[in-house]
Amino acid sequence: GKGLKAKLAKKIPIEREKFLGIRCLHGKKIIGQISVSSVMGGMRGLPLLFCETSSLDKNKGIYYRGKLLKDVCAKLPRVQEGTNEGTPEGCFYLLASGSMPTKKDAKQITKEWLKRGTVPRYCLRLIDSMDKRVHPMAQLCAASACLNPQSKFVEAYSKGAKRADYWKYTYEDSMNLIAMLPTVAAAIYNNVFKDGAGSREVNDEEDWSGNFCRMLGLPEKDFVDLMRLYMILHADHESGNVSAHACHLVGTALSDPFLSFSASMCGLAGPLHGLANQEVLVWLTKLRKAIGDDPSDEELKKFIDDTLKGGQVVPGYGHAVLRDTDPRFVLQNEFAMKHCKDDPGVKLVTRMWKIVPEVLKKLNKVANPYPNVDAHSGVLLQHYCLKELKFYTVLFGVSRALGVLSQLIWSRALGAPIERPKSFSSAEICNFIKVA
Ligand code: CMX
Repeated sequence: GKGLKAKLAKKIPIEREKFLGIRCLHGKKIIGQISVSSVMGGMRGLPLLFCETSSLDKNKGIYYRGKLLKDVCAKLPRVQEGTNEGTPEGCFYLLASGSMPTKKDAKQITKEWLKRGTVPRYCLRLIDSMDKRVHPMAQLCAASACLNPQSKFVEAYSKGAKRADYWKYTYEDSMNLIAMLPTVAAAIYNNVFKDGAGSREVNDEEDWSGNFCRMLGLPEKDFVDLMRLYMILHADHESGNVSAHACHLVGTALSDPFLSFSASMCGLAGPLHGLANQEVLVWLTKLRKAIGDDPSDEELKKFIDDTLKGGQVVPGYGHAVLRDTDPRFVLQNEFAMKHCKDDPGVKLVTRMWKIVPEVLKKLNKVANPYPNVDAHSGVLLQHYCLKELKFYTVLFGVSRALGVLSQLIWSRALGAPIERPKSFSSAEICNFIKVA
């Protein structure tokens, strides 16, 4: 056989052997320490998880399969006629297989997703039945969970499939789910914001992003390229962030990929995770209302100062791990400079890149005064007329599917066991401290 699944079928037994070998030979080696504040403080930074698909360097940002994101973006094959960007399809191939796809490999994934993209009627009916007040992210969680009767994993498990084959069904479900996501997300968008207008038919002439944008009613060529880039940039960020960890955790109970992804999206919906890009835009809108589209540096600095004096953080700046400008910000800015450098929002975000760090550095406490990924995405989406802030996290979620489902395939491939850390009550911790 050819294609991604055949490639995985060849690679997985070898990787599993290696994985088990390391665990068997070195399983008792210590690579970290657990303190009382680890237990009481959200396990921040603890070396506790396994992740094959990506890793984060505090200065250089995210690597997908050992490759800097900048290089991933530069090297992913350009598939559709006239495009400047690689495809999310190619990115998924890279994350799942570990190898950069050829043009043919990337095209093959596009073809697979087109074939698998029809959303069952009952799922669309569920979306249509939803009250407009149900947040688009809550709708996405409900829609992906309700796809569970489609699961090849559930079917195979109930027939007593071998553990070594679990990944194959996880792969099938993941491919089917990713293929359906543009239609699901666009149906949610059109119901909530466009009175149910818009197409739900996948068109064979277009790729995954092209179909998505057309169904959103925004088929402009440059916007499709932005969507390709956006989907690549937001796909994966190690396995300890809330959306990736939730997917993995639920997956270790052998809940199927539709349910595991739904759990992941429940986490992404939180304001400390997927909603930050929205807050950047709210803040910039306030700024433009207060001091206009073309303020002086002094006016900008004063506005930033006032934000800080009001006890608020500057949204889009700082990071728990990164210590430099997020390369995902830089890549979006490069796109903006090429396509819409005169957009007032883009101009403002670009100027802020220099000014905000100057102000934040003066506080002498901000570990990273530079912009993160969320500082940029909003103004680009606004430029191309995707104006509904409440939908932005759904875009993030569609992209995140590429990463978390690649990770899920590998969790099943390597036989990741059920997660079950030990917990302590305050009384038990106090007791322990006395003894120690
Ligand atoms: N503006 C003002 N103050 C900031 C700041 C910002 N953008 N970022 C950090 N600080 C402050 C913190 O509030 C903290 O102050 P206190 O000691 O008074 O509480 C101090 O600097 C030290 O914090 P830190 O170690 O630099 O940052 P953390 O790891 O605690 O938090 C983060 C990281 C992202 C939550 C924080 O930088 C922040 O709130 N940024 C703004 C919101 C935002 O952009 N979030 C999106 C994150 C994107 C992502 O996670 O991918």
